[in-house]
Amino acid sequence: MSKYQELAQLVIDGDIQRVEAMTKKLLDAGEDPLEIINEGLIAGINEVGIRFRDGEMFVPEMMRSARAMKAGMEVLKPAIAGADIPTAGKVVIGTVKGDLHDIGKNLVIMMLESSGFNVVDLGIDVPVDKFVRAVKEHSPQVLGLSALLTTTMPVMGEVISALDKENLRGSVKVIVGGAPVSQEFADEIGADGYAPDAASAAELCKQLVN
Ligand code: B12
Repeated sequence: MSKYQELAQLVIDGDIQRVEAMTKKLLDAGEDPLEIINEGLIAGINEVGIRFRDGEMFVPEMMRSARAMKAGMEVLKPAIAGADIPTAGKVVIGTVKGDLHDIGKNLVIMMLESSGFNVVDLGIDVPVDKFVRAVKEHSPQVLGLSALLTTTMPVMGEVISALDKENLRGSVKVIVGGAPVSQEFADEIGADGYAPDAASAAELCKQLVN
């Protein structure tokens, strides 16, 4: 088993302490933090998703795996965050109403911050009007919406309609993401962009701001 497979297995096992320890060990050994995330932590949580879908894992175990993954990400955060980069722009981001998944959103935030963006995190289960208020209050160049459930994806469209109604649509670029979201869906609801992962989300924001 490779060291990344080992880390992925610890995420699957939901072994918070050992995920933390192994992530530290890999980081101290000079491994690339993004590789640790992609090959280890995300590989593990993806397998959890497959086992859950197939009825081999249940919510409590999935929750423990999610916590283990978060513990690993906390270890990597300082290694990813760039120091004192001039601000590239402002992004408001949140997970839409009804949806409590935030691991992917938090990863996107980490990448945005390390690319020099000023990020306002609205958290999870964010109602439509809270997104609208945040756009008024913070005047971001980009609004990011995250959804991991097919049942909460439509809320993204509702946010865009609400911005339209308030005549705010022209002042902010809306980008969407999350495992079930696609470019096709983004086009359908009139979003300005979609990105499949955190690194391309940061690239997308750079493009949209320029
Ligand atoms: C961990 C997890 C949980 C944890 C969440 C913990 C947390 N704090 O986030 C817990 C246990 C709480 C949970 C609960 C539930 N979950 Co869940 N969960 C998962 C799991 C295994 C992993 C998600 C994850 O973190 N992936 C890793 C991250 C890094 O990937 P990501 O989120 O896709 O994010 C990346 C990109 O999508 C993108 N991105 C994300 N957001 C954004 C935003 C923008 C703007 C951009 C540009 C990009 C972007 O960049 C990210 C980084 O690369 C998935 C399976 C899967 N593979 O997706 C199921 C999954 C999403 N869950 C599922 C379900 C069914 C549920 C529950 C309904 C289970 C239940 N019966 O209670 C509840 C719903 C709770 C709720 N109301 O939200 C289903 C959804 C099925 C569907 N078709 O809708 C999945 C697909 C599992 C499955 N295979 O069946 N879950």
